[in-house]
Amino acid sequence: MENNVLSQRLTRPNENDAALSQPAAPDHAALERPAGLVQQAAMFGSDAIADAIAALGIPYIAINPGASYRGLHDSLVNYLGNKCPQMLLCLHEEHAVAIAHGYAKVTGRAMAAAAHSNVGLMHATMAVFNAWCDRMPLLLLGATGPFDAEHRRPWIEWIHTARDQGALLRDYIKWDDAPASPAAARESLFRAAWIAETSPKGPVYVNFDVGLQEAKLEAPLPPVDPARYRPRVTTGASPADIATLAGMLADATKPVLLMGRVTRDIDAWNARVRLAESVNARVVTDLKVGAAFPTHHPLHAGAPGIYAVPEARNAIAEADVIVSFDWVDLAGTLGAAFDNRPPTATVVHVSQDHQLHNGWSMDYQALPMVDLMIAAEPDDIVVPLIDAINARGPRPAHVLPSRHPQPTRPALGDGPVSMAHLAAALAEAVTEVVTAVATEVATEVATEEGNKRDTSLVHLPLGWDGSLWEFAHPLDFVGSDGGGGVGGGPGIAVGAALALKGSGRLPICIGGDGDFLMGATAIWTAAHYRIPLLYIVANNRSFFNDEVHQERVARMRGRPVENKWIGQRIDDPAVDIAGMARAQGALGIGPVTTSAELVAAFREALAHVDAGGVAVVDVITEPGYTPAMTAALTKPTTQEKK
Ligand SMILES: Cc1ncc(C[n+]2csc(CCOP(=O)(O)OP(=O)(O)O)c2C)c(N)n1
Ligand SMILES: [Mg+2]
Repeated sequence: MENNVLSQRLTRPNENDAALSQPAAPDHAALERPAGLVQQAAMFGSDAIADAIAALGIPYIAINPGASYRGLHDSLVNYLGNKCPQMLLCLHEEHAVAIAHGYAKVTGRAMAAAAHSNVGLMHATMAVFNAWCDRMPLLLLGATGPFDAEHRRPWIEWIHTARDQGALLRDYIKWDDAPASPAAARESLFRAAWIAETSPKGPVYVNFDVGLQEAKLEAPLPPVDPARYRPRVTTGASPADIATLAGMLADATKPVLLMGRVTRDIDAWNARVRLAESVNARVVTDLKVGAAFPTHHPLHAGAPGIYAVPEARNAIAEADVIVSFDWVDLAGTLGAAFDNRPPTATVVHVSQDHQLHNGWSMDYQALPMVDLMIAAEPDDIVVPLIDAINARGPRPAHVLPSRHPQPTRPALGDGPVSMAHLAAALAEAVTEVVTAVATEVATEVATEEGNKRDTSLVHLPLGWDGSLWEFAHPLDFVGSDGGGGVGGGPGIAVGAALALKGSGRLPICIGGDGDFLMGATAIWTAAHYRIPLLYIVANNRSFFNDEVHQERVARMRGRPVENKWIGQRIDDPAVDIAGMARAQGALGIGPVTTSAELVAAFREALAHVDAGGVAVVDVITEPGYTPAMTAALTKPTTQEKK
């Protein structure tokens, strides 16, 4: 990219005024406009790095600042003009990475994040692990040094210099680099973005020496075309494999499709539906990843769960052909369905995930028994597969059972709030109200079927039951945190909301109190950058997951179960979650203690979100998990079985 092309992005003199002229709800692009910029060519190493980031077309860089990248920071603000990428200031590096993670969950694209040398990176690592396990692309930038000790400032630049910073996260990223010249830095960034966004996707890390950033450029870098460094990598199955799989599915009497890590693309979604319908396959989906199939379609087996629910397990156990479309835990799911015996069905696995498996992290799960392996991206093979099935001749017409009914909603009243009450009230709140005139009084009638708003659930709590909410579009649910790292929810929710801003979809996060409290200051970034988000805290005032574990251990050992709350309950004093929201510029509502108050609370929050704000509703929720979740948490260990 030529420097003079990029320099045209510099701020016009009166651009600052834009933010001032719309104080009510300025768009985030109008915020934090740098003043007094003059158009200039790249002069420093960090200007060349900034040019390369801009050339990648990355719209945002979520950051927490640090002197190790003060050169790059200056270039992003005073050389690029804080546009493409625009900085999003975060109060913790974990949020910066989680925001990029959430953004990728919606868009499938890598956003950038930056963390200060070693200490900032150490804060960031938890979120990087979450993104890694979730197979989400992101470009993490870091800094260190100066590598050349002669140029180091005393004390601080010594403690913040590490020989091999990438070693902190190399086991759970796809690639890292520490380039030593501006030209190498540009190439490194192009390679990093290409690797991150090539399936199987994942985080990458590029570390820039302070010296490299701050040194004067000896000569401008020769122009290059970044697109030629990021060729699209197509993956697909061989015609022979497609024909084999088409034959298996066409001949199967009880096929099951496990729809796992797939894209947010609506055409791909529709193709999956056509595939299932063409061979009358039951479909199972997973709450660990984004929505992959309409949950109320008659072929969807049971509800989606973090662990397969009984209907799904039964469908799998009865199947003669099982096709995994990059299912996260194939061996574990088959084991649960076949009672840890070898599956009686023929098992097909469509996945490229093995490319990422390494010797450090075991997020690859147990080794599944697979009869046909197709190393391809699931969404790349669905249409060819349908064509191959159709090419075998007309299929018998299947009579589909009727669509699953809407969840039965409990009545709202004066009692405590269960997860089902919370979902019922939310469904009512996001359903447009139709006013019908009955006698002389206007009565409000809301039908959930007809006029529910488009919503995206951007995070869900551990106690969620997949039957509580219908997913009818790939963006209705974007999946979980990937790595089980509590505290990721707020940042991921903000990143997903950023990606959804202006799309007409309402981002809704429902998260645990423990998760919120670990990541709560991500809310400030959403409030500051006017990223609309409804955040509902399902507050059981506990790290309840671990109460379940302590109960289990106490039972195993014959010790008092009633002590399970000690070291788990977040009470006395109860945290003022709404106050924490207000303190950061969001609307804080609650604590809401009865289900009768919920709809009004959610409607008030929605009005604020619709006006461009962030609203946090603290809902005191009864603790409890689905039976499938509790069974998985309390599964007897092999030692116990002996
Ligand atoms: C970073 C991190 N620390 C600790 C844990 C262990 N852990 C798993 S779930 C959980 C409780 C989460 O609390 P909350 O979000 O309130 O959900 P709840 O368990 O109450 O449903 C904890 C502490 C973890 N998974 N990740
Ligand atoms: Mg909790």
